[in-house]
Amino acid sequence: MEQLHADDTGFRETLYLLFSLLVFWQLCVSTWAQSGFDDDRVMLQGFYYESYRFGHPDKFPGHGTQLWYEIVKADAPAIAAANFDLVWMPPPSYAGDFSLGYNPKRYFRLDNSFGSRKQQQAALAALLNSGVEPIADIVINHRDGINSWADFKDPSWGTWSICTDDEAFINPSSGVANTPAEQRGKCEEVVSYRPGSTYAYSSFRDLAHTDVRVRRDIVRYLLALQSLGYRGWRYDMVHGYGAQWISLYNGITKPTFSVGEYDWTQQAEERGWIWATATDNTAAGAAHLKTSSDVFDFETQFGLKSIVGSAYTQLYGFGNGIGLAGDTTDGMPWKQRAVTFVENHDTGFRTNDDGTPQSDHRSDSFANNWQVEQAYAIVLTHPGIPCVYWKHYFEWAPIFRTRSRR
Ligand SMILES: [Ca+2]
Ligand SMILES: [Ca+2]
Repeated sequence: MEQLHADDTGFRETLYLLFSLLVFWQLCVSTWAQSGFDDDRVMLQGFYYESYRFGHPDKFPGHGTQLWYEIVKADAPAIAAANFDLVWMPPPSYAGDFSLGYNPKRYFRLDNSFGSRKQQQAALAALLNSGVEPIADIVINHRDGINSWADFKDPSWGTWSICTDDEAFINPSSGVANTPAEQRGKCEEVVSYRPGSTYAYSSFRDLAHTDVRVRRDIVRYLLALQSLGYRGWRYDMVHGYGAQWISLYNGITKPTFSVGEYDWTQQAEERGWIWATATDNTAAGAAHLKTSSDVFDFETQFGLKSIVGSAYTQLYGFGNGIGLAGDTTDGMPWKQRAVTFVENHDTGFRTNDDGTPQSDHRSDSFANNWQVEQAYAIVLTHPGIPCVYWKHYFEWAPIFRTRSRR
């Protein structure tokens, strides 16, 4: 790979002429991808961190007049033409007027910062009509109140839906401090694959999936999303609740694709989580993994960053730059359950609402040049389902095409 990018500018220009980034990706996507279990699909992350600002010119004048769902709808033919199979959409529920959606306030209210319910449905229909499956971002580890910490509406849940050790029961400003123990939710929070207990998220209320009322409404929610047009699930922050509930929700709703965002550095726990999400728990060995959920492969994304310093010796393989996408621990094909990616909405360059860079997100993980090309060359040719970042495909790739014509 270093030879391809030696200091021979003429050679590099020629290479760009022959293989513009767009064409390169299309070739990879259509013929080279090795994907999940008996599955060669490729996913597009259909948004990025700033997507919720589009179409709100009074609040965010730099982001045009088209809402994000309108943008996705308009780009559906281009997404299909690029041979993407899956599009990971942003969280579908109302989370405040200007929010990326990871603080869901009203699950059953399906208008949000990305557009109206009708616009959401129209975007999903455009994707489905193009043969692309929309994936919903399911944020059910936690939720936000309407105006306060725990005033839940849509569905209306009481303190019985909140894990007993949640910070709301301690903080005096929550409105529910010192709720008697019998009126709080009982969380399982001891799981086989993670020491201690499941992760407690201090920003919002951790939900008690042990409560049948919570589970029943979550299933209703997932079924409503399938009616709207979603075909699969991307579960947010899955280290925060038991994998047995993923198994249950997937067993009932039968998504065509499922992936969880587990604690970014805990690959051994990810394997345990994958195992515990199987909808058929009776299968032994590798067959057990056939009904399991995928998990995001942050470990490989971390390893890929050695590209930036041209430290390719750190990309030797599993444990040396390649994470879950190379994992065959105990002779098991964990690597078939990896969803690899180069960048997502939580990594790389991000801005505050006023457009200034966020202090811990001042630059992208891979620059808009050979760095991002090489990173994609790796994830598109390794096991797992590769996920391409919207910004890279729709905003960076055209720049490569322009440059290649100079
Ligand atoms: Ca919490
Ligand atoms: Ca939790």
